[in-house]
Amino acid sequence: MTKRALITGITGQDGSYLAEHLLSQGYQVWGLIRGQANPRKSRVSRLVSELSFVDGDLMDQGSLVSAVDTVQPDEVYNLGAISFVPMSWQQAELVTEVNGMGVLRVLEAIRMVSGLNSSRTAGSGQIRFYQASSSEMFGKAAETPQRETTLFHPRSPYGAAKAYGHFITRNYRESFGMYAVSGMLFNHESPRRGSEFVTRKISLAVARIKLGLQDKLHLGNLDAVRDWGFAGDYVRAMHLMLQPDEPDDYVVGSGSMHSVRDAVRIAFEHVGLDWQDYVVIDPELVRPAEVEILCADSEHARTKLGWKPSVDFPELMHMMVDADLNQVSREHEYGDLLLASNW
Ligand code: NDP
Ligand code: GDR
Repeated sequence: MTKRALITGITGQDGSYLAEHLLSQGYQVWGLIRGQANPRKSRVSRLVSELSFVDGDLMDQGSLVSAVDTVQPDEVYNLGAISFVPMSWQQAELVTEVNGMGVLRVLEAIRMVSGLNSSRTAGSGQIRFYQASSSEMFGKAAETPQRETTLFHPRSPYGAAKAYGHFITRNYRESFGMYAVSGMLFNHESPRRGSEFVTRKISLAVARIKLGLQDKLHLGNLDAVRDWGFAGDYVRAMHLMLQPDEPDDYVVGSGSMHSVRDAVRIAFEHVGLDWQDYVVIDPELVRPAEVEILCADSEHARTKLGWKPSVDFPELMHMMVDADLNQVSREHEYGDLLLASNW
């Protein structure tokens, strides 16, 4: 029988890669779309033509019940979130509602449609649930690398809301026997990454500078260290996590560390430029509380799921710069006609 998947956050970076991956595995895929004329819907449908859509919003319980009831999925992937960390200091309550309470609402929708309660635990035909948890939950971690047992010390309202989503996912597994899994994913990027995130901000700026369309690149903390991987590799891990007989939580990352300064250097070097001639430090871009260093110990995912990444960090930065050189030069040549994107 063809499996059916429902993805929230379908218009985001991971949503499109996951949809492509699941379709390649023979799934039927539905994406949850919010808003009455979401401009990103046409972008994702251009990219992934076999997608179906269902309306709903993580702020609206009824719409989620209706979406799950309509799709009758085998697997639900909750990727929807306000994912830009700085926004979580400006709109802390909204971010908590979407990224924290939104998880509870999806779990409740699954529980209601499946007819689960504490005395009737799930059976074999149950809906499997994936929660997009984040390395931001580790924050100022007491140990490096971080693994499944590392204590959380979130440094932003975003990280705190994700920690709630993580624990409520685990709680529904323990309370109702739900097949609910939390993937603690470290930073993953691609040419489809939003331009507000640092790797894409860098790759776009390098392309524009190389083509003579921009002079400087303004950045915040160059010393922050992250474990960056390629989004296409990480969506494979999401799918793998829902396949074992028993649900579990997994850390997913490359295990290698690079600073923002490394990212800038690698990207500028790729087009034959010296980053120090172009980068300007802007104190306004430094965060109220920074996560200084993150690095994944993905041993559990590697051994139990057989997952491993295929793209290393320099390859990732080169891929993004090349894609942006292509995009920016096309936009420059054709003006607003093409306007958009690696999508
Ligand atoms: P994006 O920011 O690219 O996409 C976020 C998605 O969430 C968009 O499709 C957006 O849809 C949707 N969304 C926002 N608000 C709502 C809402 N109220 N109801 C329904 N959908 C909503 O994120 P990514 O694809 O990069 O990340 C996917 C998930 O993984 C997120 O939960 C993120 O927090 C998490 N994560 C990401 C990591 C990364 O490095 N990329 C690492 C660890 C975790 P719309 O078009 O309607 O705005
Ligand atoms: P992050 O990603 O906050 O780790 O969250 P981001 O790319 O925004 O920042 C990474 C690091 O770069 C530093 N930095 C800058 N960041 C941005 N955006 N812009 C700048 O100009 C800049 N200068 C320096 C930041 O301070 C930070 O240390 C991402 C998101 O995808 C989350 O949703 C996800 O949960 C985590 O990754 C894991």
